[in-house]
Amino acid sequence: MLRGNDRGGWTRPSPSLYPHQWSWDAAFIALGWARLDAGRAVDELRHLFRGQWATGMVPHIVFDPDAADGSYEPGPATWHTEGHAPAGVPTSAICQPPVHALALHRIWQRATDGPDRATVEAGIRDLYPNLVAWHRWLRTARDPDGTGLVTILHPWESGLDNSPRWDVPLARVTPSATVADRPDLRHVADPGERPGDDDYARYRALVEALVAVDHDQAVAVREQPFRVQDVLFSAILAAADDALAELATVAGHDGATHRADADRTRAALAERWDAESARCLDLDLVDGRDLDADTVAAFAPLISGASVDRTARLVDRLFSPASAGHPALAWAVPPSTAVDDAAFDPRRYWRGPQWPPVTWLLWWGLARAGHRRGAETLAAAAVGQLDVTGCCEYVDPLTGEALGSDAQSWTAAVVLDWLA
Ligand code: 2M8
Repeated sequence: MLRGNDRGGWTRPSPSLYPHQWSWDAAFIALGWARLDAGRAVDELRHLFRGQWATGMVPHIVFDPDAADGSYEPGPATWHTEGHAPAGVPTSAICQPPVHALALHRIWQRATDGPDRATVEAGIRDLYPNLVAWHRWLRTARDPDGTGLVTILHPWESGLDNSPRWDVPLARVTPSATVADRPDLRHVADPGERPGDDDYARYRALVEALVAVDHDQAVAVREQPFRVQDVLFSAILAAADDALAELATVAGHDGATHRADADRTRAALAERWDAESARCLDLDLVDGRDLDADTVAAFAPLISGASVDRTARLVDRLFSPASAGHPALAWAVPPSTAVDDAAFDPRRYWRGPQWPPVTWLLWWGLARAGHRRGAETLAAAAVGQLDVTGCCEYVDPLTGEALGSDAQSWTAAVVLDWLA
């Protein structure tokens, strides 16, 4: 499947729905390539970082100039990135969760004793400055007060686009008046599997708001109508900073700053903990309120690392009816939204279905925290499920039906990693 989606040095997320290179997809996809060809895995990241802005921002999409006009919207012209994106590399102007250092670290771990070690270490030396600039941008432009938590300015930045987490902050965004084409709807069996037109009109308005300030982050981080401290994004950054601290030594640097950054974010996440429900909650910066939807993001501290007690509570909750242990599930894999949450929808995008890369992150967090049995149980359920569905984009948690795009690269990639 990866070879089928390979565009020569980079991989599209799926053959028709997603014809460009996506940021966090590329990191997961690199994990899959690492099982076949470590050099190709590092190249996947290299290609993505060609699109890195001088500020350090890594765009969520690096556009393929050869993809047909209108094959994906919003396309390159909508973003008006002239003067920001590197010359000759069309990109979007928002970002996605920073899984990249974590992926590169894992690729390196696997290569340590093998013939690919020198290739991977050369890649680490090349990419280390890019990764430092990327994390630094997140910790300054997107956290100007040094809270340890990252502010996102568009639901697409979370990667969990239409999660019920964003219903309240998105509702106050005035929808765009532009009537835009929805090519995405041509590639799924049923439009009910994708975000609705109302969501899209607001997604579009948020892109227009960023274009209106010419992508000035200092302004946008104060004025964008959607501003949220995202706990899952921040937890991934903490884990990625831990990984970067180790990559630093390979590149001949000291990793202490990255370790301190990771600790600061772990401490900030601890402050977002709701003890009664045992969940970590996002913060809406527009009205200062907690975002209360019960979603998979509540488990963010399992990915960043947390205290032994808190981790134990999260593990219990993960396998309870609040998540992967709900009796109505076809497979005991965490749904993107809890089955008993009022907004749960088993078929619509990030509002209920199970997503393999998110399961992979939770599995990775369990293994790192030493919960080996939990990690094995989760991986076995996920692989069992995908053995039946094939490498689809997401799965209806109640019926086990494959949804979204088929031939989704990051699904194939995490399966390769699990099987290896
Ligand atoms: C989905 O997001 C894009 C927008 O970025 C879309 O719906 O068109 C999300 O699932 C996102 O997390 C993912 O990176 C992307 C490509 O797989 O698709």
